[in-house]
Amino acid sequence: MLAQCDTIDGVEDGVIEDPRVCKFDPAVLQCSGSQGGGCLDEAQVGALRKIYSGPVSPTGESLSPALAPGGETTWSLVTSPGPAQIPKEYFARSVFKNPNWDWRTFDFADDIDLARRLTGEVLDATNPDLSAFRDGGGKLILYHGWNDQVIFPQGTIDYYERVEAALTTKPSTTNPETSDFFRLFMVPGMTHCRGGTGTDQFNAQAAIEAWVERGIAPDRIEANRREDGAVTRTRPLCPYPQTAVYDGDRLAAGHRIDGPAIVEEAATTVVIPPNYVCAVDKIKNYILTRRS
Ligand SMILES: [Ca+2]
Repeated sequence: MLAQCDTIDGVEDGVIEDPRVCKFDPAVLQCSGSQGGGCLDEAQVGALRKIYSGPVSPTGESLSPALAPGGETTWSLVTSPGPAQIPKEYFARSVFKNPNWDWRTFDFADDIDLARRLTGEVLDATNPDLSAFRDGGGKLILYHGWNDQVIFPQGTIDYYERVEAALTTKPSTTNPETSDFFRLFMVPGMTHCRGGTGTDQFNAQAAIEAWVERGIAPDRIEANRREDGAVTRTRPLCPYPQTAVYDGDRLAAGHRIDGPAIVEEAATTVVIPPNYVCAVDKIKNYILTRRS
């Protein structure tokens, strides 16, 4: 996966800036001929394809976004034998009111609708009409790790876009754009709330305070990664749909790039200022448009 998609963002660092541009077919891992370990059989490739495409109803309707490519090493929650505990207990106790419910009886055709009817009003935070919040002067920063292995990140992007769409029918003279009160920051490489291979340390609290109290909207949030207390990499988080675009030209010739902001020169490793700009990446958008 990483061998195929890591460098699309211009930096080989174990992190995929925008996994939506990564088109990966697990068939490349399928065993061929007399190949021994380290490869997958046909059934395993089929299972992986299902994981990458997300759950679908018997009629082919997408029921949920899928896990994003790039965080596979933390997928044990959903790839270990049997269902993950949270959804299993949710259906057993909240939907079927039976702690001994057998998950093997789960019916994709009916049980999702049943669950939505019984618990959606309480559990789903999906109402995109934030006009009252906006008109009351509210500011909202939402962030989501692209490698989140528990709550699938594409769902948060879908929500942001639904808010944008919903508010076009309720324009406001003071806040003409969604981004004037609501910004979404996707965090490349971060797993559920923290951790992962990316930059998971950032101060969203300071950003929302500056926005609410001083009117300074966050055009980027500086993030870093710490190992043993030391900053080992930095990267700006960008308001969706912008992404951090690596500006490699700023590095002088002769330097070797090991990661987003680390330059190794002779025997000395130094962390240099971020070499990224936040921008809507025209090339990636072109790829995404062609694939949608
Ligand atoms: Ca990368």
